[in-house]
Amino acid sequence: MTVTIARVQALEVLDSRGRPTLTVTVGLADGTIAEAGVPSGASTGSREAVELRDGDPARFAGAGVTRAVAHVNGEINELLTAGSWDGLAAVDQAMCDLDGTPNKARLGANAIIGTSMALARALAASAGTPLYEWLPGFGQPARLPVPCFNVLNGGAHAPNPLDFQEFMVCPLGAPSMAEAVRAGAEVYQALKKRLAAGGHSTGLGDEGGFAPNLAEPEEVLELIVAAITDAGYPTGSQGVGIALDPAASEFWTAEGYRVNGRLFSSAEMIARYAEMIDRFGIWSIEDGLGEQDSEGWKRLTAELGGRIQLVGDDNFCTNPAIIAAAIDDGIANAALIKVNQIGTVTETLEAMRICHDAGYGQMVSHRSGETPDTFIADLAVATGCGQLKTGAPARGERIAKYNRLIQIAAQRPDLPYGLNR
Ligand code: 2PG
Ligand code: MG
Repeated sequence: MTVTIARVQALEVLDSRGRPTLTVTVGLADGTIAEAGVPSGASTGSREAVELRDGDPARFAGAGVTRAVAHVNGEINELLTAGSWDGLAAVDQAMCDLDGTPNKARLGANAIIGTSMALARALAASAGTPLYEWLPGFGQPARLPVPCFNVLNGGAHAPNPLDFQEFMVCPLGAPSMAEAVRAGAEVYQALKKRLAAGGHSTGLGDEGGFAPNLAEPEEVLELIVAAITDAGYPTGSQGVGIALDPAASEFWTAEGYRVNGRLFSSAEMIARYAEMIDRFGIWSIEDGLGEQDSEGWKRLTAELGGRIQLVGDDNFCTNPAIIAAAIDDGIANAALIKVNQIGTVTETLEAMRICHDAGYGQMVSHRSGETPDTFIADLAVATGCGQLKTGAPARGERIAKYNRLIQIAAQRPDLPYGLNR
């Protein structure tokens, strides 16, 4: 389908942490207008596409994005409005070519992904199709994903002593999307009561999860299991399962993994995870080891990959080439999928296709810095990946995604809910 783009325009706005990010608006020649908000991470993989920031200490301590905005309003707008295009993939490729670097460092991955998302949304609207139906899949039929609610925050997302970054509750056994969101919200409230009763703070971290002054992951897991029970749900695959994102690159050191002041080798971390799996029924661990530790990752996969999902985030960066190489190396059995980590919608879909073809799982994900944009909810449904993590059932920018899933489920009661296996 040929498309003519009339205008691409960006604005510097604020994300959920109050740091600058972009919204990009794409106007098509047929009058359709669509907008997208660009997410931004805190615990980033070293090989992510480059988020272009101004570096001008006089504005936002260097975090301004006026250069990225200028690239959208200048070079990208000029290129995209110069002729007609043969769909989203052609535009995404042309923006990569215009950038000319392997990691979008010149124009900025934030400039490019915002344009790519807004264009996808505009094309869907112009076709009169919801985004979750318009986005091209790759053989997995559409389905409603298990929402993975990050109910307790640590690491780079909270100012507490907890080294593990994310503790997620996942209503694996819910009968429907709406009931899954309800379960997440009820467990979250039950956890709040438990924390308050134990004299802990119920203040929130960046993704809306509680950020109490706890330091041992097992202590947190005990509270979460109790909260699931308090809320009246069974734990595990028939009810509410638990997933972790320790984000171990952040506490990896040349001497080992430093958790609550103690050092652990890769083998000791793996043994600790094995115990946690037995004790708490954890079904998925993301970034259990650091991106620096590929030998450890191979061992982790060999030892635990048959029992649970092992998700690569910092080490994969949603990068099709990196993921393909990791699959050959026997690293992980699933990938985290973040649109801004790679920088175009087309490459995001390609990364997911590669995972699908190799039997690897795909978990679509928000960033810790977000906007109310709900693109990833539609992406998760369209691709049938079966899992989406987008923070706690709290804070508007996280709730927007979960509410979008409820809306999609209401529009499409025929879609199945749950993991795609
Ligand atoms: C992660 C993400 C999202 P950030 O590590 O998976 O939860 O965090 O966006 O800070 O990289
Ligand atoms: Mg992660």
